[in-house]
Amino acid sequence: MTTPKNIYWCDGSDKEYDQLTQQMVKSGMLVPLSSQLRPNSYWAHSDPQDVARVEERTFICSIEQRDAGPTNNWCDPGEMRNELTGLFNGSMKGRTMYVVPFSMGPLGSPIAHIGVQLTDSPYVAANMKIMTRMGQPVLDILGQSGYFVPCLHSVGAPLDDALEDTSWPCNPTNKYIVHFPETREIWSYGSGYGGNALLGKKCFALRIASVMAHDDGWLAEHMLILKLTSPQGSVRYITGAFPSACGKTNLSMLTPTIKGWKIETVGEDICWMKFDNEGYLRAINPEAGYFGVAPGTNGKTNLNAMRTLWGNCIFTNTALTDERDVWWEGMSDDPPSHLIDWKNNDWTPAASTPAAHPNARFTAPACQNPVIAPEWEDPKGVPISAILFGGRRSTTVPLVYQAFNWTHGVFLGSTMGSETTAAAAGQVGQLRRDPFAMLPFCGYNMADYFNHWLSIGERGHAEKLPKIFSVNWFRKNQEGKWLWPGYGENSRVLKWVFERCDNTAEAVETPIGLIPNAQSLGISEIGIQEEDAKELLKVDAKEWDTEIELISRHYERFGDLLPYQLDNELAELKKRIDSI
Ligand code: SAT
Ligand code: MN
Repeated sequence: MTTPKNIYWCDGSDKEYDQLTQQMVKSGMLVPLSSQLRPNSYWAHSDPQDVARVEERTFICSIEQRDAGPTNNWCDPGEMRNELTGLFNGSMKGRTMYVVPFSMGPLGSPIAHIGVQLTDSPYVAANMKIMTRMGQPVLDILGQSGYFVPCLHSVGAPLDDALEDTSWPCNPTNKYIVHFPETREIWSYGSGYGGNALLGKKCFALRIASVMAHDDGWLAEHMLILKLTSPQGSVRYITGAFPSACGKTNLSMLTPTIKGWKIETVGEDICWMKFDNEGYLRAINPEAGYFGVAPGTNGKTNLNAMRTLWGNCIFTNTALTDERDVWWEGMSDDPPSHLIDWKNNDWTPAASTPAAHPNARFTAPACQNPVIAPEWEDPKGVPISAILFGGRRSTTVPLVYQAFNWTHGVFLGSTMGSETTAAAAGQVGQLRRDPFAMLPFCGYNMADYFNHWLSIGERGHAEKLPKIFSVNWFRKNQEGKWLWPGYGENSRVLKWVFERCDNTAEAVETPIGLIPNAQSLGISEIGIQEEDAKELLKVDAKEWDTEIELISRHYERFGDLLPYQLDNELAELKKRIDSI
């Protein structure tokens, strides 16, 4: 159908990676970085119209519209198939089609799942080598009859003989990111960027996997997984759902500021959780690499990420220095005096535009993370003690509070809100409801998804289920200044979470949940004034009146399908708020 010039089967070897990258250097798609400063690493800059996920072009094509639900774009699968067949016809003309077999999860693990992506982008093939377990070993596991999720991808820029290729082929005006949940297929057209094109990530490990998880009684979530070790050496594993570009990567590899505590990374973006035989939820990271936001990353905000990026990386839409290294806003206090910006133009600090795109990304092998937990590839997964739900909220939501129980925790997840970031095309800074940080990633009706979460709670035993917390690092004071320093200091919040799981930390009961007192977070130690500390943990009845109003409007979207338990939770919250 796609009529490529050649077909190439990826074996996943280092030699193949070198050939792919060399070929892209030749074609101008990649610029090799200095072998001294950043060995075996490359810089790419995209088409300015292909810089982030495109949510309005993302479709869930279930047979029934009802099954896509009110939060997804839906189109009749037959119609969509026709439309896409037309587009994919001849779409790879003049290009090589790469066959990319990949495993989400450790090779051969009973919780891993396999996909095969066909793509006409060597950039995608190279990124998939970093982000997944890719190549011949996957084909060996598949054998003649193994099951895989078919993923078809084209940048949508057929090369006619007369046409010269561009450095970032894509279709700037016609993009489709399409999922057929019943047949578990992914078709992606027109974009070469991130979650639009690396189909193992959001498309498979979240949208299609969430459908599989719903059918088979497990959870596929947009969550980091971290390992927290106390000074006494006891260990807890914590997951956290945060929308894109809200600091999941930073939190998952945090350097704690509190003495004796240690954080190690299991995963930084996606988490698959299943019950084990003893009734504990165990989590694995299905990915093998990090596709993280570069701007803002530096030795202070995330030293371990900086150390992960020493080499073997691909940088996309950062700036390029005269020494052939990368730079982005926030990497150092003072920008270099001259750069090539992400649009491939000369740039000096006098410029009025940033040198790196705000959604500039690094692709890095997870195994280079100096604080990766040794068990990160354990096929059994790690037992989860706590789940965090967080977003960017400049008002209303306190630094941290604990849900009263699982159902209340599901309520917290279902009502998560966050101010939008550059990770998706569209306006930045608008408050939107992003339940479980899954708004762009849930492959089926979000109301059914809420029910699924509630049913997990019914299946589990209260004392074995993870405890659920809401966190918000982004609250501001009246003058618009952040109240909380974030980054390493977030370890104080994690410590409280850890101690709540051990029943050793105090909590104050409030209408919205259980809140720590400022002492138990050691807030005064970091120079936060009493007034700000109060603000940080405050539950303001007026603000919550507005919040409840916004939540009921958000819930209206789901109509009769909204689980009654969540309606009850909202009514109870309203009663408790009215009583203060
Ligand atoms: O581009 S990605 O979808 O991989 C990044 C994100 O939005 O989290
Ligand atoms: Mn993400």
